[in-house]
Amino acid sequence: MKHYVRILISMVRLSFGLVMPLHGFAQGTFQWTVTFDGPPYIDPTHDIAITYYYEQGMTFRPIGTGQFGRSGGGIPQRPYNGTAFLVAAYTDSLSVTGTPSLFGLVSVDLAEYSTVVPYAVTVRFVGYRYNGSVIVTNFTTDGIIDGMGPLVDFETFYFSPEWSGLTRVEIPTYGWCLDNLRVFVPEPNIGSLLVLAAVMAALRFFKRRA
Ligand SMILES: [Ca+2]
Ligand SMILES: [Ca+2]
Repeated sequence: MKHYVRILISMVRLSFGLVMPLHGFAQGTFQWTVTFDGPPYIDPTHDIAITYYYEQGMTFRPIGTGQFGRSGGGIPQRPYNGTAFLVAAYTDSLSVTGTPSLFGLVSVDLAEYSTVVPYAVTVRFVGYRYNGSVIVTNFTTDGIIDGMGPLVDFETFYFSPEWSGLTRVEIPTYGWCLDNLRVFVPEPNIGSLLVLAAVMAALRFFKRRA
């Protein structure tokens, strides 16, 4: 048994020897885009009220007991980018949480509510961070919307670097359309992966010997 323990200690030492020089490197991020294109599938001509949507680790609910909308992307009065998106009618709201629980925001596509109200809209994002602090950003659209016409209805807005370490993001305002929410989480640390690999190898070794 002492022999096995010595081997395990050697492996851990080896893994830390590999890990220590890597500690000086900045941690990267893993980014992805929530498209709201489903599943579940939504017919392009449908506009539906929902209380829950989940995609790629991100959960969307209304703030409190309300609702929000999901549009199929083929309704003439709505902004158009060829895909499904979220929409907030009068009194709607949105709350976003993530898995893993801490996340950051990179960017979001926003557009006006519909061609019937073709005005610029200010969309308020409220971010709740792990340390109890709150960050607020207002994005105002350009007021350009022609549905399926030649104009570009959606604009991409970028969040500042402070939009990280978030536990929850809320949009308390309504009258907007939202698509392509780009999210990030810290990449798994290379050092911790190496230690994990060494421990897994040691466990396999002992299992074979048992
Ligand atoms: Ca989409
Ligand atoms: Ca627009």
